Amino acid sequence: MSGSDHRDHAPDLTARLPPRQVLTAKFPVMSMDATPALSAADWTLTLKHGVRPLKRWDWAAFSALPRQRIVRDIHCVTRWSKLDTAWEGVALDDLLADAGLAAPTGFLLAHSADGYSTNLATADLLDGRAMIATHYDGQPLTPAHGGPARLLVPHLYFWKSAKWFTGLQFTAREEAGFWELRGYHLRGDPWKEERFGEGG
Ligand SMILES: Nc1nc2c(c(=O)[nH]1)N[C@H]1C(S)=C(S)[C@@H](COP(=O)(O)O)O[C@H]1N2
Ligand SMILES: [Mo]
Repeated sequence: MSGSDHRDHAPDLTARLPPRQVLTAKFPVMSMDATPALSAADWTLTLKHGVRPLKRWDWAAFSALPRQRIVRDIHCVTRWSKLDTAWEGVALDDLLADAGLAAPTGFLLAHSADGYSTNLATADLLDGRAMIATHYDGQPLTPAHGGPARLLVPHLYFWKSAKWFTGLQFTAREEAGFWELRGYHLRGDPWKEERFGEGG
């Protein structure tokens, strides 16, 4: 015990930082374009298999789904990480259950009101790993951060968490989304440092 008769009471935050990430207390806004005007009254979420619509929720129907609260660390590929972010929303498991549906394929594209898209493996959205968030830190999600509703997939780099989320589309094959087409990795696991794809 010599040399360690004092204890470090600070929790080891660096152990929660994936490779080459830096801690921030701020919440930067990262958008490819302007914040779209999207009110809850206008908002709908459409679930599709390819071009075939499976189900659509308006705000009232979506708001009636079971809700969850989660606290997670988030990691942006531009190297900032933010710890213990608190979210409230609807788990993807509960959305699919409401549609009365088992996932028809292993891949999805998330679509957004600003024309953004990002691809995800179905497995990365299920078993409580992802939600459609409507609240951050106890408050309704601000427009800049994706309000009225955004996808939250906290175990992948934050570009996978589509803001102004309005569409979820099952695809037969893995299809690249907006940033993935521009060189970002198809999966984006921050712990494996999956920043760029082949040729990226
Ligand atoms: N619809 C949409 N979703 C998006 C983006 C975007 O430009 N449009 N940017 C992505 C990127 S690159 C990041 S890092 C996060 C940033 O979310 P924030 O602005 O809430 O920090 O949103 C992601 N989701
Ligand atoms: Mo990002």
